[in-house]
Amino acid sequence: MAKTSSHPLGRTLSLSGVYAIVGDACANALDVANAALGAGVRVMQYRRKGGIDLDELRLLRSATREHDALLLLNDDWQAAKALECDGVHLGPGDDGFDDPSFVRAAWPDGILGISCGSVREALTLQRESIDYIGVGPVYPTKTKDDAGIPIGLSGLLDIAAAANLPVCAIGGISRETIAAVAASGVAMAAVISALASATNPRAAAETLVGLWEQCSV
Ligand code: TZP
Ligand code: MG
Repeated sequence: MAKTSSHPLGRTLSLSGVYAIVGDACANALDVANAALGAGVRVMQYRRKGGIDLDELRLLRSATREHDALLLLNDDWQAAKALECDGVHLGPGDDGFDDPSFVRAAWPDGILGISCGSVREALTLQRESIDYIGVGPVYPTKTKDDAGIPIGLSGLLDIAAAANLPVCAIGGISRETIAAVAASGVAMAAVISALASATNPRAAAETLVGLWEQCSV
């Protein structure tokens, strides 16, 4: 299974490991981000459905740069590019979701992640324009109301095989489930509540990163 992608510009992207999503679900997104970065997380997404908090994003940008970590923005590729993020994650309804080649042409060196919900969708992806796909929910989640029915590890692997792109698994990934996700061979595991709801986000992030390192193949 593809774990890294050859970028159109020849850059090899380090899209791997725990992918921390910070923003809405966090009491303090920056605290959670710093905890994750301190624990070794190197891929981060800023997700604020009610709108970007520019100050917060700027602080996240500095913190991720200090740790040599990638910062992706959810939903809005033009804002991601303008605000010097490393990339964007797009789902259904987002501008560019239906035509990633347009985003790729406008932002050649931006990392482009696309949500993918089925094998059928995976087979029609514009693979050359996409750096990774987000696939889930793998397990039940309370974080996203319209996430849909969990696809389980077998659904995850079916989509990953059809897409042949680096995969970021999402949905219900926690200290109880991350080992199996890591052992499945996907490139990344995205977590929201496992960090945002933790009493000690640094300890939670260390556990997740440790389990990933122990179990990923
Ligand atoms: N997309 C599919 S499931 C999900 C998103 C954004 C929520 C994941 O949150 P959690 O708390 O890690 O289950
Ligand atoms: Mg979106």
